[in-house]
Amino acid sequence: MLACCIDRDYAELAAVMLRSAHLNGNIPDVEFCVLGDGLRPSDKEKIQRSVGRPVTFIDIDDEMLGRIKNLRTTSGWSRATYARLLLPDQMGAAYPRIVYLDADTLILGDISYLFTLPLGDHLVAGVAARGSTSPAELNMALGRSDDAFYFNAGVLVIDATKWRSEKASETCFALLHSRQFPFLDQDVLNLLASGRALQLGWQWNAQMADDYTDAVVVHFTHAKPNSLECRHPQQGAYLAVRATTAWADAPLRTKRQRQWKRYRHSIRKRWLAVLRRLSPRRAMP
Ligand SMILES: [Mn+2]
Repeated sequence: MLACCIDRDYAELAAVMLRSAHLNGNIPDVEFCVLGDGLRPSDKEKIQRSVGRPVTFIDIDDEMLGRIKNLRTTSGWSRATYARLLLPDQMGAAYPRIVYLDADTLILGDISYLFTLPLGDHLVAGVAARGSTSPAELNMALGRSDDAFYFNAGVLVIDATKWRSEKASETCFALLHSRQFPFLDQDVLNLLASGRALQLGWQWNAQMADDYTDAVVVHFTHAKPNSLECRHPQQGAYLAVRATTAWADAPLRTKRQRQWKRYRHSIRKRWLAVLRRLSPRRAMP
């Protein structure tokens, strides 16, 4: 099972990511699943038409929503980010392993290894985070030693059987409600899997690489590849796959659209804060 979690805003990215996995991933028998937050039938139809193989859609229902709706969001991270924590429970026992991919990744080559690599006693496998925050800083925020393995949560191989048996989602949500984490659920996943996360090579989740020649999975961690602002060296590879999807003729997004999105998010947040003040009991998670 290959899964991603998105809201409407990420429909295009998910369609292109899944299309690239279909075309390049060498995983003909793997089921594709989209856990969707508020996707419309037209979004699903468009994604389905783009990918080239059947896609299973699961709607985030009220019960799932109840578990994630009071958690902190940012303009860059919607509540759909938390939905990945629900995946193992949602899929059930028929799925011993889940390969989770962020919608803002692109599959350039054979990823069958992710579906077969031995996890042993590890709960997850992932790739070290690379970005403007150093691993030492990331770890310090979690009270861990500087050199602990801190993974980026955009590409995860999850032992879903183990996850379910230890009720790991509950642990994550309890942590998320206990205090603020700078990197939200990514921090919490790293805490949960401390000492039992298997480190994969950078090519399985290439972030801010100097050279993408050997990358198998590219991760657009900053400007998204469907935006005019994007200067990522692999944007061309994204656009080439996009040209074979239902988004082929869609205009690229402008900076103004992103600013508008940020503005909408801050208004919504302020409004929710007002509502919470009016009815404090409802604000309790
Ligand atoms: Mn991402």
